[in-house]
Amino acid sequence: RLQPTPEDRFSFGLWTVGWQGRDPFGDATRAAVDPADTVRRLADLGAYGVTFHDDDLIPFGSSDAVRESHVKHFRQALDATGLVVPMATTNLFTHPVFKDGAFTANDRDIRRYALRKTIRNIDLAAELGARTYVAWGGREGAESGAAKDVRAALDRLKEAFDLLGEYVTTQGYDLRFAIEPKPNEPRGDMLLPTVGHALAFIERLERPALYGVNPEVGHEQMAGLNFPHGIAQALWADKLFHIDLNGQNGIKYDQDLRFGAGDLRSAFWLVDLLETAGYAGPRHFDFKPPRTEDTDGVWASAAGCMRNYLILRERAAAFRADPQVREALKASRLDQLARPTAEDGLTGLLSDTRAYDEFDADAAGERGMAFEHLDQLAMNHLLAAH
Ligand code: GLT
Ligand code: MN
Ligand code: MN
Ligand code: MN
Repeated sequence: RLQPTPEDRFSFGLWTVGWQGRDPFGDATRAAVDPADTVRRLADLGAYGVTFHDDDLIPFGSSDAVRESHVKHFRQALDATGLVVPMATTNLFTHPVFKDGAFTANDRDIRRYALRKTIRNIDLAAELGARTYVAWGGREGAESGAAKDVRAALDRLKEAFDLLGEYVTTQGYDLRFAIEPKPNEPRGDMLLPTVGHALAFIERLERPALYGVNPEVGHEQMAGLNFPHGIAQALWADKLFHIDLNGQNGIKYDQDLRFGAGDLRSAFWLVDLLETAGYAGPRHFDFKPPRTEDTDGVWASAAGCMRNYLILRERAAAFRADPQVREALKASRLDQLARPTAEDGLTGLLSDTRAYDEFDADAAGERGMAFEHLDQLAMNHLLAAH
């Protein structure tokens, strides 16, 4: 029941379980791992997919021959386990060359290099069967005012995404882009800081249908936002191409805790939303097992991500199936919210005397919404106390 299977569509980035624990204040606490071992371990745990940055798989600056051997080794592990690569992405943030950004670096040569690095990995992503290409603008931003002309930078960002869209289209790749917002860290302030900014940006691109979002739990919470609400708007816009699941405790540095840690109630509503909205994409974990952990701790943390998702899925389904909840939803008038406000059109609305002249605003203002009872039922299900 709580045992993950490939049908659950759980996937992990190589950089997550492979994180060595290097942080701004401390050295690595764990050894580097072989991506092929990660693939085998993930398959054993019940995951279905693995994702990667170009540099996770092929060390930056490798020769073509070395590159080929890394890809071959990885591919053999995929073939042996049946694990798939649903998504890939580019590392445009680690090397010093990207210190002022990649697609929006002030230095034009660096922008051209970033595009070529991305295109090279898009070819590999397509070759490995990925359907989503994530773009996280880790270094696209600034620490001070005059350092970045934000309107010009957005022109360059649009230019970059339009070129990439043209590339996948002319190559005939079945690949869509998912932009990952983040408000800050590693830059002081980053471009496309939230899901809303990214959704608005996408509509300005030449081929908007090719682009969606890859929201990460902790990133929206770092901006103090309600993650399920952001996800709901992305779903509403048909733009939830991918998702990064993890945990975060409020507005502070990017914690990347395992899914279910941090804001548990928000995680409950998120799973409820994904499952009831019919989100069919991967449930991708982008977390960092804390640097206190050894190898066993890393895999306990990865297993915990999936187990917590499955527990929450079970609890959310029980909540939705509970007759008391159905009644409470009705008492809170959710059925009315689902109904159009004026099926009778503007003419009907304007000629309806009950809508205004005879409407008793005071009486309507006195009616309670019964949300507290409804929310306590959710709490009972979440805590399995009923
Ligand atoms: C990096 C970042 C993540 C992004 C990854 C994709 S890399 O770890 O913190 O949130 O999803 O580039
Ligand atoms: Mn992420
Ligand atoms: Mn993060
Ligand atoms: Mn991260």
